[in-house]
Amino acid sequence: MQYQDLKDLYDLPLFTLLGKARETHEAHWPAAEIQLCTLLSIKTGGCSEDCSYCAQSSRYNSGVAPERLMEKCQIVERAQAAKDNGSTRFCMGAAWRGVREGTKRFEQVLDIVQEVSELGMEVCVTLGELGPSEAAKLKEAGVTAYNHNIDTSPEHYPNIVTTHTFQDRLNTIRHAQDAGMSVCCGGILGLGEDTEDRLKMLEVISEFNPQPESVPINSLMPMPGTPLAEEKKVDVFELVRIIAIARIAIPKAKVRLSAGRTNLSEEAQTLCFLAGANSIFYGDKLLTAKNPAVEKDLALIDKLGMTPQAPNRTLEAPEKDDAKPAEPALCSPDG
Ligand code: SAM
Ligand code: DTB
Ligand code: SF4
Repeated sequence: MQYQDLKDLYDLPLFTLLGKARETHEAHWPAAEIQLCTLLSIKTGGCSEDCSYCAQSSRYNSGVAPERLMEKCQIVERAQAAKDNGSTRFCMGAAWRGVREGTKRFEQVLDIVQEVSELGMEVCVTLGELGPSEAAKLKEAGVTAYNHNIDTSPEHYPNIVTTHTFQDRLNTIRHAQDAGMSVCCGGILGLGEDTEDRLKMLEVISEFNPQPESVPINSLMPMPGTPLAEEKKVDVFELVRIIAIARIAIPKAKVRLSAGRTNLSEEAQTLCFLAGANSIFYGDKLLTAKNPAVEKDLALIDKLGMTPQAPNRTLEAPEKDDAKPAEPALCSPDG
């Protein structure tokens, strides 16, 4: 969806926008279903990149100690526990710039994915940059979706990250899609961006061909020691508007209310679900930051009469529209 159309949605009275988002939601999704996803940081900290929101960058004194890649058996144990607790998607994150075929760690990741995928949940990984051959190997090993966020607008991105470009992010997304993986791509609100940046981010995401299978909307968790540690909180109504617009612009995607739920009241989260969010990270920890307690989430889901979604193991990547250009319209070659 083009910027002006997104802006027109943004400018609607909130109830009109929510009405449209609801209508879209119910045309594509069961009204009261929510997907529960479990996150696990399989390789924490010590990252070479300088993403200014991230506690895992080695450039900042965030207090997150660098760790080695977790052992396969521990990861599989956690995946089994997630399944037993009702999660239908298991997302493994690694604090790497990227992965390269032929390296020991990539072979280890493929082995881990293979075993986790046998548990029958959707398997998502987020490992940083990928080339075509790495993407093909991950798909073959059983990854159902690759998470790679663009995080903000192309214009604001260089203010947030300097060690890789917006175009690098787009290239990885293209490689994941070309390998037949579904893509999970979203961003973060609260990086000092303005409304135009937020809508431009949604423009890029909604113009992917095919559109992503899921769209995580994170609110910045300000991490001590990072350059954005003192950034101010995102206004709840801004968050709700962005979720509603994401729902309308990317109707078939799971819109995931991601980082930042610990700062949201139950009522605020309910407004986000009403606006079209139909997935959450479930479990007391995100990668390094806190997430609401499992019991609290289950109680809220129960109070709202929502039901956890069944896994969709086939998770066929959405079809490409051959009439549209393959690359997002907004991007310039040098990012
Ligand atoms: N290294 C890989 C990468 O950059 O894609 C994977 C891990 S990275 C931590 C995954 C995503 O987590 C980021 O793209 C960002 O959207 C989100 N994230 C990281 N730190 C965050 C924070 N402090 N608050 C909110 N979201 C955050
Ligand atoms: C996403 O968009 N959010 C998740 C997941 N994808 C990998 C990560 C949130 C990280 C929050 C900060 C932390 O835990 O360090
Ligand atoms: Fe590294 Fe990913 Fe954190 Fe950036 S967001 S510093 S690439 S772990």
